[in-house]
Amino acid sequence: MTSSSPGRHTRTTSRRTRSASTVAASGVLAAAGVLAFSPTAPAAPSASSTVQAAGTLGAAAAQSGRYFGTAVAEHYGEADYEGTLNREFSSVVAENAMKWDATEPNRNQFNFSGGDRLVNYAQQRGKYIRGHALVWHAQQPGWVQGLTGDNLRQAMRNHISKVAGHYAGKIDSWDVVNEAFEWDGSRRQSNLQKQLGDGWIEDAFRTAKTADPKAKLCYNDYGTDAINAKSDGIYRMVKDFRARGVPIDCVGFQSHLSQNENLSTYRQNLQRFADLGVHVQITELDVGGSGAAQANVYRQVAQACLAVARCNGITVWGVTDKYSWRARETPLLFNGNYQKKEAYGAVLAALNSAAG
Ligand code: G2I
Repeated sequence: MTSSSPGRHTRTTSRRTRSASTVAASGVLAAAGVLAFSPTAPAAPSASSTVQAAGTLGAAAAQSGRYFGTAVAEHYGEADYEGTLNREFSSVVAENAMKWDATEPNRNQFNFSGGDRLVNYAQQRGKYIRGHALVWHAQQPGWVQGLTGDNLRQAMRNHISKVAGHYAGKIDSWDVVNEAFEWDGSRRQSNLQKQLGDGWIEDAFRTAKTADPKAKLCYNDYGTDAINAKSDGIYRMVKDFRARGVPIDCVGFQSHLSQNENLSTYRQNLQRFADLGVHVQITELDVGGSGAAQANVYRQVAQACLAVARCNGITVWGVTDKYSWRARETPLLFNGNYQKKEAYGAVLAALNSAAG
């Protein structure tokens, strides 16, 4: 799967003249192994120039070689949850199961049960897989929190090596480092930063590269949805990493938004990162609000990604409002009864129009 994931797709399948041949192209891409996943079958090629729009998010995104994913929590047993997940989404990421506290509750004792379950589930269904997150200041198990100096450095390296090593070849994109910057563009003063100094992020990326040479390695953060001081700071780091050959392949923009969001520089921000030669991905999209205002923000985010050639996928942070970490803000595409919201229609239409 990894060797042929979206983002490695060739741009020769240009987006997209609305013809039978190009709609068929996602099937061709899949057959050629260019698309990693087998998204819900694309609309059957038609002899005419009018082509049926794709009916699910995953299939609609696949028309331009992208994935459309969701965070997954432990609700597999619920028929509507699984049904919606399977039907609509061509990519998954564990909402919590691959975090440090879940995977290494005691030093060098690993628990891959939740992550393995999701990886198996996704592989059986041909879905793209994001890994989240190898190193983060939050959700660290207690034993990590008090470590100092080289002891912490060895613990971080061992964690990355064992977790990325365990999943090597199965994860398409890893969030290697999550949320390491402050609003002013400086480094967050986490235990990692204080104990290890500025070099810890590149250390993490180099360690991940050795453990899983094929995965796309991402830096992931929130509040980076505009050109602002925080995204400027991350931009400088990524530029420096690219110049010095530190193995970074992608930048994740979480995009935890509200319906009043000002998105005037959103696309431009994605583009400047893409111009550094990395892929960009929308990694945790949710939009607090409802109705047309919420739908409008979702539409703009989808359109921005579609407008940036190196934006290879969008992930929403959950299937249904019912289980969202922001449930009271009803931020997702399906309501608590798994009904499609206005925002769903807006995203689907945006994805379909990009195929035309
Ligand atoms: O906070 C929203 C997201 C911001 N970016 C990084 C993401 O990893 C983060 O996800 C959230 C999950 O959606 C929550 O589900 O991260 C939280 C903290 O890790 C998650 O919350 C945790 C609760 O804090 C725990 O008490 C709970 O045991 O979820 C756990 C599992 O339900």
